[in-house]
Amino acid sequence: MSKAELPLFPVPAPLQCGRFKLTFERPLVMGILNITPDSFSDGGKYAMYGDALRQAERMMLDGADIIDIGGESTRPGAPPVPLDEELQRVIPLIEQLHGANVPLSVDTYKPEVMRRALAAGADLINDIWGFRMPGAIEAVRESACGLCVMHMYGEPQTMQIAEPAYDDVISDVRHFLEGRVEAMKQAGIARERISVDPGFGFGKAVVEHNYALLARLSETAPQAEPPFPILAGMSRKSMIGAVVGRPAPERVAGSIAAAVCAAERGAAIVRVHDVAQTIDALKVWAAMREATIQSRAHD
Ligand code: 8Y7
Repeated sequence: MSKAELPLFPVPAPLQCGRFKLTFERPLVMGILNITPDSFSDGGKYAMYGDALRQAERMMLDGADIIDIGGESTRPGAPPVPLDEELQRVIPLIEQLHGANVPLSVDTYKPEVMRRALAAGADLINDIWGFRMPGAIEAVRESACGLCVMHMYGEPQTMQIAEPAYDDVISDVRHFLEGRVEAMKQAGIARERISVDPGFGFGKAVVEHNYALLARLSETAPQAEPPFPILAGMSRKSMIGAVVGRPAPERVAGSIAAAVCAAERGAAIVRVHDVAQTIDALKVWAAMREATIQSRAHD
């Protein structure tokens, strides 16, 4: 490979994200904070809340750039959580973590949760349905929050993630995201607020589609200069399990490899469970990238 062929992606556009303006000289790490009873052994509201707070503090100490708070398990096929229950899980955590100097993301597709989360101080809304629920765009329009627009195959009204049928998974995902970005532009939302995500595992054939999307990650986003920030979430998903042959808790190393691959393909943000390990791996990748840039300068 000649020096000129060494792959390097342009730095994505900065992301306006509530109180923060995120820049992407290196990929940022979003730590996953799930507040769902099924992720806790003995249940109970107090235990659930205390556990979530401790986990958030751990991730901040480990260097997470963003905390993604989710009050409903958005695993494909998971049962929906009532609005009140989701609010009770998410809002107190936002209020509690608001003083820490870290951007707070909320993983929700419900317009009412978006509004309440923003009022409580959330900086970013991460919507797996790509702001397709009636009222979702209106709920975020007047705010300065960042938005993560994710691709999912299917219709939010029926909540059915159908058996996927793509002409070409890469261009189908890109066309979908182009449509969502255009809808947001029509609503007057600044492009500086938008990040995009191909939605690994959401209506994709486990190996074929997910790895095609990873290999050509930068092509899944609407094409722009500078590029839209791309978020990639593969941590512990079945696309990792299918390759390493291990259950979710044992997919850490596989997930880190996927995060590094995403960085190499231009990801701006990686959404992960294992913050400390992912940051170490990305530092090694960044050192290689720096050497690549240096060798080009001497061409
Ligand atoms: C993703 C996500 C999940 C993802 C974005 C899981 C909430 C499933 N996956 N949000 N959420 N991207 N933006 O296994 O890939 O973490 S939930």
